[in-house]
This record gives sequence, C-alpha cells and structure tokens, in this order.
Amino acid sequence: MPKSTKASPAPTRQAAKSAARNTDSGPAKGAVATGDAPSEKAAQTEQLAASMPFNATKPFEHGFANGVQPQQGAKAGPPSRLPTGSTLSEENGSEKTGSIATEGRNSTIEPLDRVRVDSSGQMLTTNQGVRVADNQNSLKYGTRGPALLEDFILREKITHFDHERIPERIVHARGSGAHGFFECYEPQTQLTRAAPFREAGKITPVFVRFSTVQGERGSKDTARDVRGFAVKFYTDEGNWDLVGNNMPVFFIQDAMKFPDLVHAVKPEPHHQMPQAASAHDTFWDFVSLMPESTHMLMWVMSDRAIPRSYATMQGFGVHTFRFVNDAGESVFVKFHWNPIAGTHSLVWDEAVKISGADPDFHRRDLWERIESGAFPEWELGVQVFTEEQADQFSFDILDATKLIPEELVPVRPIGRMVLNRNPDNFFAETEQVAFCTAHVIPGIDFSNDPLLAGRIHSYVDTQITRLGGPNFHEIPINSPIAPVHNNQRDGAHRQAIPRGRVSYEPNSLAGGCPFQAGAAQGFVSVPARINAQDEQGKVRAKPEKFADHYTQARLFFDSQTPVEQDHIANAFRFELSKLTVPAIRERVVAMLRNASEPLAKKVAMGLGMDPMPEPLPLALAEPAAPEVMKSPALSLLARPGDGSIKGRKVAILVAPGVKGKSVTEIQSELVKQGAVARLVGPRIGPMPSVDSDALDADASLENEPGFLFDSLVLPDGADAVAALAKDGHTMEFIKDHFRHCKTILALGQSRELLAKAGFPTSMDKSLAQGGTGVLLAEADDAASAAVAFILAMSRHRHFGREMDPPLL
Ligand code: HDE
Repeated sequence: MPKSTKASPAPTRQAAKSAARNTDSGPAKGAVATGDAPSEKAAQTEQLAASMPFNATKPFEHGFANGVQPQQGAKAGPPSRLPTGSTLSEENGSEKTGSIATEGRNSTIEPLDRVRVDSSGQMLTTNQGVRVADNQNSLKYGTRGPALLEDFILREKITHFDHERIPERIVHARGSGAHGFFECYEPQTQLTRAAPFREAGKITPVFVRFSTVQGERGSKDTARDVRGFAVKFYTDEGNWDLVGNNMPVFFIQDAMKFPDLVHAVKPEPHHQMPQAASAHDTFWDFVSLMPESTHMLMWVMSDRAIPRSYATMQGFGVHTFRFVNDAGESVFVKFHWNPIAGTHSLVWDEAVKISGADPDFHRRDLWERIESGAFPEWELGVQVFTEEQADQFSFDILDATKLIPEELVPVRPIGRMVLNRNPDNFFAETEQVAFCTAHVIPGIDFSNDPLLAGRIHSYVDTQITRLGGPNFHEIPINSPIAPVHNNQRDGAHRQAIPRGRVSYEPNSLAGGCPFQAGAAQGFVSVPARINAQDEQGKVRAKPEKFADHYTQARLFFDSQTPVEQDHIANAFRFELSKLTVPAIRERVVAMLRNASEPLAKKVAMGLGMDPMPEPLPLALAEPAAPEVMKSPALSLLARPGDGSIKGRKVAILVAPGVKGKSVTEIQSELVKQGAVARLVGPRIGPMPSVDSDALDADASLENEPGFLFDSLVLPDGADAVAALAKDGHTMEFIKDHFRHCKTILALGQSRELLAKAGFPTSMDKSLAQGGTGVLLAEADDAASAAVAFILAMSRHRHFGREMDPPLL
C-alpha cells in the first residue's frame, strides 16, 4: 500500500534550488522560483511549457481549405528571456563572445560590413590572430639547416594555399558580378504582393552575375555562347533569384535532357577540345537530333551570342512564372531586362580577335563602367497574361523553346536596375554567390514548365558540392537581409550560433518559436490545378503543342534585318564548317529547311552542299497558325538605346609630329560625352606635337590592338602620318575598324593611311558624301568633326560597308 495517494508535494526551497542546478532530472511537480537564476529559469520554463497544453494548430493541418490558407502557428511569450536561453552564463560576455543575443536578431544576415576586412596599417597575423614576426623565411635549424616541422606559421600558410580553389560551376563557370539596386516605378500590388514591387520608389539591393555557359572558369569572355543573367534581389521578405539568360528561349523542353545538352556542348571528353565553343561535332550531333532546339540555335547563331558588353544585352527569365497578389489571385508573367544603353553586339571576326588580346573583355568592361560611374542600367519589363489567354495561344507557355511575341502580349516596364558597385573581392562575392530558381518570395510562384521543375532541384544540389556543404546560405553574399529563423542545425561550416535548446517545432519550451507565419505573411503556393484534363495520370510525355519545333524559329529569322540574317547564316556556316562528320552537317541543314528555306540554302551554299538534303520529318504535321508572323522587337537593331556613347572606347592614334591641338580637342569632347578616349602611339610615352605640348600616349599599337576599340581617330601631321604608315599595326587598326563597320575619323593628311590600308576607291565618292561611318575632316575643323564623329559613333556600326568575304 502506498503511504499516500495525494499528488507529490511542492518541493521545499532548498530542494527546488538544488533541483534547478541538475541537468538530468527535475522535480515531480512544478519547479519553484527561489530568487536565484537557476530556479527562476526552471520555474519560468515550466510556466512557459504549461502555457501551451496542446498543439493548437493541429486541427488546421487537414483539408484543402486549410491547405491554401494556413494558420499562423501558436506561440506563447516567455515570462522573461531566461527560459529560452541556452545558458545562464550568457551574461558573461567577452571581446570574443560579445554580448547576449538580441531577441529576434540573426547576425549572419547583417550587411557585408561585418565581414569586410581592411588591412591598411595592420600587422600581418596568422589565421589565429597571432602576429607574424617574419614572413620571409621558414623556420630552420641554423641558416643552412633543415626546415622544422614545428613551423606552424609556414604550415598554416601552405595548407591554406593548398585548398584555395573550389570546384567551378558545372555550367556558367566563367562569370563577373556587380552590386546595385532595383527601383520600383509604381506599386504593382494588384498583380503581385512581392516586396520589391509594392511601392513607387522602393529600393531593393541586388547582386548580379553575368556569365558564359560552356567555357571553364578561365575561358574567354567573347565566345559565341548564351550569357547568364542572374539577379539576386535581397528583399524585405527574403531572397528572390531571377536566374535568367540573355536569350528568352532555351535548347530543350524538359530537364531530363539537360545533362545530355551540357555533355554535348562542353569540350569533347577524349581530348578536352574545343574550349568554350559550340563549333564541334558532339554539340551539332545532339542538337540536330533534338529539333526543338532550332529556335534557340537561331538565337545562338545570331549576334546576341557575342554581346559588345554585359551592359548592352537584354535579360530574360525564360520560363513562365506567376505573380500572386494579396488576395491570392494569380496571373502568368514573363520577365524582361532591357538595357538603357541599347542592345549592341560584336561581329564574329572581332569576337575571335578579342578573345586572344583580352580574354577578360566583358569582365573588364563591366568593371571599368562601374568604376568610372557609367553605371549599367536596365528596365525590368513584364508580360502579364491570364491562364485563359494562355490556353488560346498557338504555342504552350510551359514550353521553354517558345517566346511570347511582344506584339501579342506587350512588355510593360515596372522598374529599373542600376549596377553601381563592384565587388570588393571576386572570390568571396562573385565566385561564392549561389543563385537558385527555388529562391522565390511571397508574390512570385512557378508555372509547371518541366524545365523549371528540374532547375528548382538542381541549383542547391550542385552548390552543396561546389560550396562544400549545406550551410552556404550563410556565406555573406548569399545571406538575405530578411530575418532567418528556423530549426535547421549543424552541418559543415555553420556560422549562426542559435541560442536555446529548442530545434524543433511544435515546441512549448521556446513558446512555440519560431512559429509558422501563416497565409497572411508566409509563402503560400498557388493552389493551381495541373491542367483542365485532370483525368490524365502520371506519365512521361510532352503536351502536343511542344511538338511544333519550327514555327518560332521561322518567326525569329524572319523578324531579323537583312544584316542580322546574313550574320546568322554566316555563323551556321562557320560552326558547321568546323565539323569533322559531314552527315551531321547535312542533318543540321535538313533541320533548317523546316524553319527557313532561304537560310538553309545560304548555309548549304556556304558549305558546298549541293543538292540540299531532304528536310527532317516533322513531329507535328500541322502546327497551329501563329498569331504573329513577324516580331520587329526581336531584332537587335530595334533597341538602339539612349543614343549616348557612354562607356564606348575610342582609339586616337598619335605619333611624333602629330597636330596635337585637334587631337586634344576631340579627346576632350569624347570624354565629356562619357566615352573612354585613349591616345595610342607606336609606343607608350610622350609624343612631341607640332602645335601644342607633347601628348602622352597611354596605350600602344601593340598593347591595345584596334579591335578592342569601338571607333578610331587618325591624326593630322606629316611626320606623325609617316611614322604611323611605317608601322604595320596601323594598317591592322584601320582594316579591323573598316571590316567591323566601326566609325573612323581621318584628320587632314591621315587620309593617306586609308588609301595605304587598301580602302576601296569606290568609296571615295561616298566618303565625300558621308553616311558610311568613315569621316574626313581638316584638323582646323576638329570641333565640328567631333560632333559628326560622335553622332556617327552613336549609330554603333555602319553595316552598309560590310562585305562577305571581307574586302579588307
Ligand atoms: Fe542553369 N544551372 N540549368 N539555366 N543556370 C546552373 O547552378 C540547370 C537553365 C543559369 O551566375 C548551375 O550554381 C538545369 C536555363 C544561370 O551562378 C546548375 C537546367 C537558364 C546560371 C544549373 C538549367 C539557366 C546557371 C551550375 C535545365 C536560363 C549561372 C552552377 C533544367 C533561364 C548562375 C550553379 C550564376 C547555373 C542547372 C537550364 C540559367 C548546374 C538542370 C533554362 C544564369 O545547377
């Protein structure tokens, strides 16, 4: 028989005091506060846990209605900060541990200031903060003696160096990044609750990384390739990554084929050649067996694939996404970035040459633009449409090989993005940044595009390997500015030091915190139905409309200007000429015949292919009639930009005996307009002038070849012209500027150089009339020459001069 059946008695003060100091068991009945911290903590913990006698949100976990409107989680406030802390000793701060954590604060999301290092005026230390007295010699036994194992300074330094590299991105390895901001024009709350679009003038910080796709980390910038255009928005409601490209469509329709595509385009596996180039057998073998790639091939063979600058290319989200407003209503959306500087590209011969002289061409251009204050800027435009509209389109909006012509759904600008700060450190920021299509915020949601679905999985997965474990979201460049509070714990390289003993939910020991946000504040997926024909079950197949492989390829080609069409045909000719297997060439031409007979013919002629092969069989015999037969907006020339010459580079050739006054006048006019005008001499250094102080050439014909510049000025002065005429580089400068259709201004006597370089005499007349982009002027007329030159430069290129094969 038990002595008493009464509930256990409350502990005495002494028992309560000592119970509160135990970590392995507690009193049978309620802890008692006795005025000291341990017992206060025990008693308040008891009180907090008891205030949540059951899981109040459990009933709401069931049923469809609850699913789309989740409740906020239950929570109870602790009586004080005592019960939720890990320790009582947290009050004992030091220089290293700092003070007690501030409620709700997660220091891993602070601005980058907390990790920025400035060693100016500082002593060298080890990674442990120990000052290093000698950084020149390893520790040896005597000056000629053996090195000693105890040299922890040498060993730390070498060990760290041994591990400096991380794996490069499997695609998009070569890239350059910049910081900036996004500014909203008008509230878009009718369409979306997404934080960056809620108020006019709202500023959201961004980090952008531009990249090529196929080449390795050290490969050339000017490869013919798609460019990545990935934007990380650090919004008040978490990070949103818009991981896009500079082309609005893609090669494939389903993620299942991505590894095949990448294996085909990367250097061939047996000899690792060619680097950063699609002009090889395996790429064309694959794509010609994948006719859905035809549309994307048109883009990649166009000048879009060789942009002049990251600042002069468009960006696209590619997939169809959803906007979701506060009421939970959703519409489809496609994202477009349109450069204020206009869309401008290189020409192929120029791109090839630049890749030798300056493989960092785009990286340097982006860096220099930002450092000099010519900040690259884009407008963000959206194409918004409903599900009902989408059902009527002749193409499927879930098909990433299709675009929505702007003539069908207009692009509406909703904000602008300015890149105004270069990273402090390439590795810490540009290399370690981790974009992911799964990073969406309330107000943005996915469509069922099967390519997008694969991407939602792929990014974090690959980054776990690349960034060495699961906690790369805490690397400063990746961490959001919105608060991060969850129960994810541990793993390699964890930075956050969570306070308290609770790492699960539901809980009562932390008063239910962090609690679920619920529909009003949290992310809720749009309860979209998969499609109207819900009788379909699980299946590995594509919708019918995906089988129309050629209509939009034709739309793209037919929408280009004749010059652009020529460039596309020439690019196919070049790429296919590099194949070693003629059957693959024929298959590509057979494919092109379905998109554009004139294009196929031109390519076939260029490859000596006569007769042409039969067109490839069609997967869809009668595709739906397209809404739009021509879309002028698809031409690069449709977006000349703001007409400014900001950021353009001009070579002004100089040599001893130059007429310096005119040169200086033109240079200062160009600089005033934001261009970079450099004096290029046979060698760098002072160049005596006949009518002014000596000029200082800061570049030479040898170290900055002509194709690195957008325009050319040839100076007057008999001796200077004679000196330049003697240097073969001058002729190359002139020829390249002529061949690449760039603006050339010849002052006074320097027109002799044009003749020497082999300018066609047929041009004499048209030169006199102007309009060819080759201007002649007298040195005395430098001021008006500068005006005409700047106007001609703002046209970017003068394709009227172009000839195939080139005359010069
Ligand atoms: Fe990516 N892509 N991708 N991609 N992608 C990567 O992620 C992937 C696709 C894009 O500057 C990887 O962190 C799959 C389309 C950009 O860091 C990887 C599929 C578009 C960047 C990956 C695609 C893109 C990447 C490699 C098909 C345009 C560079 C390293 C289902 C809308 C981001 C990494 C940066 C990078 C996977 C197709 C854009 C392997 C599986 C379509 C701009 O996760």
